[in-house]
Amino acid sequence: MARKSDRKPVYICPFCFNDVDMERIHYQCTNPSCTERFLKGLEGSAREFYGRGRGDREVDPEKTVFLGRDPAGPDPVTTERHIIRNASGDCDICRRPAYLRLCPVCHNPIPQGAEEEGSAVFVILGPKGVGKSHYIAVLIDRLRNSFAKEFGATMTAATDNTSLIYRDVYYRRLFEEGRKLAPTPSFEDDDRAREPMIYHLRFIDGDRPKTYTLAFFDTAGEDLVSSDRIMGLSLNPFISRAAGIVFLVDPLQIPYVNKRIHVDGKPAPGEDVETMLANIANTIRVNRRMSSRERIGIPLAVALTKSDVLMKAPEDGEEEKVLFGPNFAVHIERERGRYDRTNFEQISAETEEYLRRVVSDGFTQTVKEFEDHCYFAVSALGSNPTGSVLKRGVSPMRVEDPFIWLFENDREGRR
Ligand SMILES: Nc1nc2c(ncn2[C@@H]2O[C@H](COP(=O)(O)OP(=O)(O)OP(=O)(O)O)[C@@H](O)[C@H]2O)c(=O)[nH]1
Ligand SMILES: [Mg+2]
Ligand SMILES: [Zn+2]
Ligand SMILES: [Zn+2]
Repeated sequence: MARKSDRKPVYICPFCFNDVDMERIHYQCTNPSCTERFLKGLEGSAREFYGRGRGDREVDPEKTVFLGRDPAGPDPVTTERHIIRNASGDCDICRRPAYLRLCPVCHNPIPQGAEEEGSAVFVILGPKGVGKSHYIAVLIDRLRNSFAKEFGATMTAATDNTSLIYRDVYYRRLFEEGRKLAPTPSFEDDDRAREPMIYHLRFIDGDRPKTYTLAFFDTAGEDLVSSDRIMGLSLNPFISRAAGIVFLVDPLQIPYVNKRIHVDGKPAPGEDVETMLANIANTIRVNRRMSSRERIGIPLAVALTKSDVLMKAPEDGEEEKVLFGPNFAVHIERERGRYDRTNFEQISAETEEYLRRVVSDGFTQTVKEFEDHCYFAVSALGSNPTGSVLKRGVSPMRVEDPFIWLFENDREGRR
């Protein structure tokens, strides 16, 4: 989050990115009759305003505004749990202490322990079609299942909405129906995209128990093409306050690789990744009022997506130049259950050299503007899909690696 030396626990709401003053939060009462009693006690226009749900639900104007809707309009967000807007934590209706804590701005929950632990928000960025949505979909599944077992952690969705979005937008389509995901709508066009999926990841054993709040924010590639656009869409606080950034690069969209590789249905050559990463660095510097010489303290994982396409035997000499080759360290399995530094450093060095060669020296120089950085090669699907049906299913490769590094880096920073 901050540079290693000035880290202090602040609670940044991972839903709305506001700093939360823990003395001024809101609460929700779980006593089932409080909403009804609250509505009965109101008069005239207030009663009309708050009572537009059914009789046992009150309107939640803060959350309605957060979701980009009009609280006085036809479909406000309503809740059956009475909202308490005083920081004492005692319900103004039944007088009993309430335990459900809410961010006062967006009315999303504040987890237990938030003030000590803070929240670590990791963002996944990359140009259009790089594979962000597939990566996020597969990553969440891997973290929840294999990673959690391997590293003694549990991962739970922070809200019902997160579970709903994950199931409806990602899991069902990819894992149950075996179909590719659709392109992500722009932040501008879709309210739903404004709400990140939030999970709590708790490391239970190990020397230092720690809870991370992970916010997976699936941006649309076109929203990142310029720093003006990033700023205009208010994505900047999200990026600038991240505890870690995963920047995805699609090998197939790198012009040098695109021209030489033989792959079914390859995309057109894409935006210049050096410019895009420089835009991100610039956004952070402006936001944090840093000079252009200062190195950025947010850890950066650069991950090559779709690396399955680089793992084949070359068809000709031209192609050989852009493939990984049989001795590439990415083929060596990492040791399970711990941070395998040697393995990661080897993969990082080789992937950096690869990107320096096929993208540019300028790109790897831009990566160095981030004090802590590491390179990865991942694949969400494990093979190249032809058409919209995933005939070979989903068999991910190394998708969790960047997060193993980010968590390790974070722990080191706090030692
Ligand atoms: N070979 C291979 N192709 C992949 C993989 N993941 C994604 N793709 C391909 O890349 C395309 C784009 O992936 P998305 O995850 O939708 O990309 P995105 O970055 O979310 O794109 P936008 O939402 O439009 O910004 C997919 O439709 C697949 O054809 C992978 O692991 N391997
Ligand atoms: Mg997408
Ligand atoms: Zn109450
Ligand atoms: Zn909030």
